[in-house]
Amino acid sequence: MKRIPIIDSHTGGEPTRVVLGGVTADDLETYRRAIICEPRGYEVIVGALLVEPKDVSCAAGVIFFNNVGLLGMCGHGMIGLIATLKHLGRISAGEHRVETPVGIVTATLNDDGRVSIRNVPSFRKAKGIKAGGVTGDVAWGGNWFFLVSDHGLHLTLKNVPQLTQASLAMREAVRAAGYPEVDHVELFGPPQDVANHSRNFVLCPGGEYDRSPCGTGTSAKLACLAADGKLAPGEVWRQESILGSVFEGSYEAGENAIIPTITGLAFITAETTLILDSADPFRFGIGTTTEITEEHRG
Ligand code: PYC
Repeated sequence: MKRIPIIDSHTGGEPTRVVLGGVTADDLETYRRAIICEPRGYEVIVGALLVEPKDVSCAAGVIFFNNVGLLGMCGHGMIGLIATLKHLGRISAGEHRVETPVGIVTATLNDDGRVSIRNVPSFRKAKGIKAGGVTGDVAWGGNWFFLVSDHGLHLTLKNVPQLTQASLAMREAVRAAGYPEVDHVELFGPPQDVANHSRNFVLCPGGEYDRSPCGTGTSAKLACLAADGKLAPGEVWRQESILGSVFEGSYEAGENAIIPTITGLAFITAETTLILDSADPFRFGIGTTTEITEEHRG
C-alpha cells in the first residue's frame, strides 16, 4: 500500500490538490496521474507538490502538475496552497515567499482570508498573430497563452464543448504559426457582472477548462493591457471566469515586463489520504490521457 496524504481546495471553482508527503520531485512522474486522474480525482485538478526550496529565503517550494505534465506556475493553485498552509496552521497572515520552477512568487495571506500573489515577471511576446481564423497575442504570465478576443463565441457554461473545440483548434494553429510553446488559450468577452472588466474562458494544457479566471492567464492579460497602454500601473482589473468567479489584478512596471499581483479566495474542500493498492490495476490512474500498460497492471 502506498499512502499519499493530500488536502483539496478550490479557488473560484478550480480545484487544487496539495500533496503533503509520500511523493518526491524525483518520483512525481510515477504518481502524477494517480493523484490527478480517475478513480481518485478527475482531469481538472491541479496538483501542488510541496518541496524543499533551493532559496532559503522561501517558506516553501512547490511544483504544480496536471493530467498531462508539469505547470510553470499556477495562480489559482498558489492561492489554494496558501489557504491550505493556513488551514494546517503552518502560516499566518502576512507575506510568504514560495519558490516555483519559473521563479519566486510572493504570496500575501490577507486578514480577510484572500490571497494576493505577486507573480513572476510577465510580458507579451507577440501581438496580432493571425492563426486559425482569429487574431491574438502570445504572452507569458508564468505559463504561455494565446489571448483572443475576435472569436465570435458566447462565453457561457452551456457553450463549454464548443469553446473547448474552438480553443483546441486555435492552439494547433498558433503552434503551427511559430509559437509551439503555447499550451493555454484564453478567450475574452464582455463580463456578465458590470462590476467586472472582462469574462474569460481558459483552455488548459490537458484539454480541460479553468473554472477560475486563471491567475497566470490574468497575468498574461495584464501584460497585454499594459503593452497596449490600456491599463496603468496600480489600476485594478477585475477578471471574471466562465463561472462568474473573479480575480482582481494589478501590476507594477518592471524591466521589459510587468510584475502582476493577482488576488483571489480559496476554500478547503477535503483532507484525506490517497491509497494505491499494489493489487489495484488502476492504481496509477485512468482517464482520457492515460493508457493502462502491462507495467501498471503489475
Ligand atoms: O490559475 O494560473 C492558473 C491556472 C493555470 C492552469 C489552471 N489554473
